[in-house]
Amino acid sequence: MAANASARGIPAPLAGVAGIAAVVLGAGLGELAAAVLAPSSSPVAAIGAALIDLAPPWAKDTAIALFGTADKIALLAGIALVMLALAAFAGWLEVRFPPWGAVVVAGFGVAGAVIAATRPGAGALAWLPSAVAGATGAVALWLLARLLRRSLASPTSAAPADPQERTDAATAGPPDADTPRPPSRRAFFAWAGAATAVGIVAVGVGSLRSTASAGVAAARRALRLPTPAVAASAVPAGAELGLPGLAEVVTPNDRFYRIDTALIVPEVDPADWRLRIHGMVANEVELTWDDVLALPLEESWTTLACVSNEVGGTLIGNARWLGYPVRELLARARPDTDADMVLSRSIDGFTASTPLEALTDARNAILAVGMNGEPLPLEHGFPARLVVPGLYGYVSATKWVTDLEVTRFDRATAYWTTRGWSERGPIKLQSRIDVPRRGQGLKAGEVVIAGVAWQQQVGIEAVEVRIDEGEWMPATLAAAISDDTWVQWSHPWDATPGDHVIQCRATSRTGEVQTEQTAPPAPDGATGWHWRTVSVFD
Ligand SMILES: Nc1nc2c(c(=O)[nH]1)N[C@H]1C(S)=C(S)[C@@H](COP(=O)(O)O)O[C@H]1N2
Ligand SMILES: [Mo]
Repeated sequence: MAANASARGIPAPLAGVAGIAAVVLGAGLGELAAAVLAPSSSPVAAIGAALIDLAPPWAKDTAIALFGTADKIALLAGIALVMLALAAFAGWLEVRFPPWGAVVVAGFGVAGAVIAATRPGAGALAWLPSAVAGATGAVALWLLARLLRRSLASPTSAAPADPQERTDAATAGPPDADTPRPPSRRAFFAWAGAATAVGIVAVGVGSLRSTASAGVAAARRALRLPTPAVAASAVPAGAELGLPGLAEVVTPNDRFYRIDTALIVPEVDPADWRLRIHGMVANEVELTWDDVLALPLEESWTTLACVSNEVGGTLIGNARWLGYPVRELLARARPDTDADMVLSRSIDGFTASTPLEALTDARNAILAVGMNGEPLPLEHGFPARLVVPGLYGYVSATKWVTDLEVTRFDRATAYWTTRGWSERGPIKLQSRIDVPRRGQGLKAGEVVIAGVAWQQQVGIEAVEVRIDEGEWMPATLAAAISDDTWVQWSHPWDATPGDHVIQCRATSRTGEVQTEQTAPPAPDGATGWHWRTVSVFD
């Protein structure tokens, strides 16, 4: 390819501006098209979703460790930055070697279209927003780069033209009396600015439009869940210690941790939702939303925990779930005797492998539709998800669930298992210190140490606390809601001035003492004792 001669004098930053303006315009129009057609087909989201699935496990683990539940915002910001850098490069390329910059932009559009069209659950028009983005971005870049070359090859609009420059300018077109004046640099900035502004406004309009048209959110608000046929036990008196800084024993929905691979929360209309039970079964079952609501629904308490939770971490929450026993649904399907796993699948292609036994034994493994007295929030799986006490979420708690395939561990592999996590994930015995809070200055004297402890399906027998590696002292357990929930604990401490290390450890109902041995979250859950250093002042 030959460098464009008239481009030689063009400063790279101006070429970068052309690239960024064109890409912002294209991306903005693409996002607007996605908002109108299907939120999950947004070009940026499609690329992000593909990156999430392609990312090596360590990258995801690091993202969760660094950004916690803000990992998705961090990813989107990262994608935006990389896109801007590539846009600037495409601008330079287009100015120097036309039309290669435009070709690169169009190529990204094609890549986005292919990715969006091949995502699980992609609609028929999923390719369109990326195609719009690529096409408008490429054309805009081609035009802006041409404008830029011509404006810089011309005399500036203000100064009287020097004869030499006039000659150069004249070569751009026939030396006709009607020849329009070559565009000024100001014109370039005006067009680049306009393209950027239109792109930004399109994103804004798109996000308004996608919230306004969020029919699924409206359907959820209008929904009245049936009264449970079996109500959950009441929270026993004394289960909630009510200490500032201590996790509430029932986690409010808006503060419940959220972990999933969905960059855009799937919007599943209950009217279209189906749950299919198939695979190694005698009788395939399909349920509609109305079928589920007509069932005698049961309420139960379960503390959900994420395998990525570090010792002392906050990727855990407790809720009152409303749903129907998976055991009963499976009984209708009649699994083959040699089946040992259920691969649950969400509408966006996430899968979890749950031992068939955990779904058929006496525990409250449910197809959940309600959370703390409300329909499931959209980001927690509306309209339906699985909740299985005693198992980490990645092997059990599939949100936006649409498919249960009865199979075997030696025949099918779930999303995280193919990325290096264990195929089974029973929740490990853990305890956490919540107060004194991290970095909180303490006055010497009576101080309360408090936290939570859990081992779902087993229950907590005791929690102990020690200061500066002294004797273990028994903490006082609050009342537990059930063995499937965490329990609060507290311990009074006569704090003396100086720096201290507080540690805690739990003992389960089967007599297991929480191990001191530290293990990272991968592959099957973190272990070790939680500790916190505090500074006590006179
Ligand atoms: N569809 C879908 N369901 C999913 C996941 C996911 O990525 N996609 N993540 C699982 C994981 S790892 C956890 S810990 C829980 C978290 O549920 P929550 O976000 O409601 O707290 O959801 C599980 N269900
Ligand atoms: Mo998780």
